[in-house]
Amino acid sequence: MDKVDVGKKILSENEKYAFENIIFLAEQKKLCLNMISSPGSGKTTILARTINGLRGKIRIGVIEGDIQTDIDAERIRATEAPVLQINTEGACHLSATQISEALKKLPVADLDLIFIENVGNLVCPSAFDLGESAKVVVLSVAEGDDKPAKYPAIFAKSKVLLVNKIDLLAGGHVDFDLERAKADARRLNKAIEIFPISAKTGEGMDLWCDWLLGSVQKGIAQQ
Ligand SMILES: Nc1nc2c(ncn2[C@@H]2O[C@H](COP(=O)(O)OP(=O)(O)O)[C@@H](O)[C@H]2O)c(=O)[nH]1
Ligand SMILES: [Mg+2]
Repeated sequence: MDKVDVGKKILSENEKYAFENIIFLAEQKKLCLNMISSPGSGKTTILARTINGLRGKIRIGVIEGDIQTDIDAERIRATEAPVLQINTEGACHLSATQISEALKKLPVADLDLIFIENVGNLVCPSAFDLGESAKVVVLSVAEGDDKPAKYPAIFAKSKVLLVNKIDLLAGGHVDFDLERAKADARRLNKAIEIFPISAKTGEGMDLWCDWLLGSVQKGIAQQ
């Protein structure tokens, strides 16, 4: 009779490639951040502004994940950062296999930091580790302050929460209780770093960029 070793963890295909990516990034001493949010919360806008804000200080490359089109890659290309577009053709998340391929194509040796913009979705991407150094979740104030409570997994797993579009709070355009969102996120993840930002006006972006600079300087040890 065949014996099954229950103590041996059988890695799924995704976990195997995620582990390979972890090893590759550790050997290369590169930080890699997996950015996750609902569609339209501002990921690409944040990335473009971050790249411009850190120009001359950190060399950033981007892996863009979308179901279709290279619209976001074009927006990143305008900043002159190296970028690679992945189209998932319907899949609601990126896979570690796709990231492994993308890392071979990006000029990783010339970069300090690699951002992955995952497919817009608060659920599926949280279940698929890509071998990233850390996850960054973006929540825009237009989506409602109840989202940490309603989609706990991604807030529990992320190192950073960017609360974007805070420019909309001033005019009373949206009802969003920043303190409630922060408290709910911290209940799920007491170590989560929270940066309220506006990628449109630039408010709060310097604190986020300082955190990135510090993380790159300290290396992956901080993760
Ligand atoms: N008011 C406001 N709009 C923003 C901000 N950040 C992004 N947007 C807008 O939100 C929309 C979606 O942004 P995008 O970066 O494409 O989001 P993504 O789908 O998460 O990549 C665009 O029309 C942006 O101009 C912000 O901080 N404030
Ligand atoms: Mg985008």
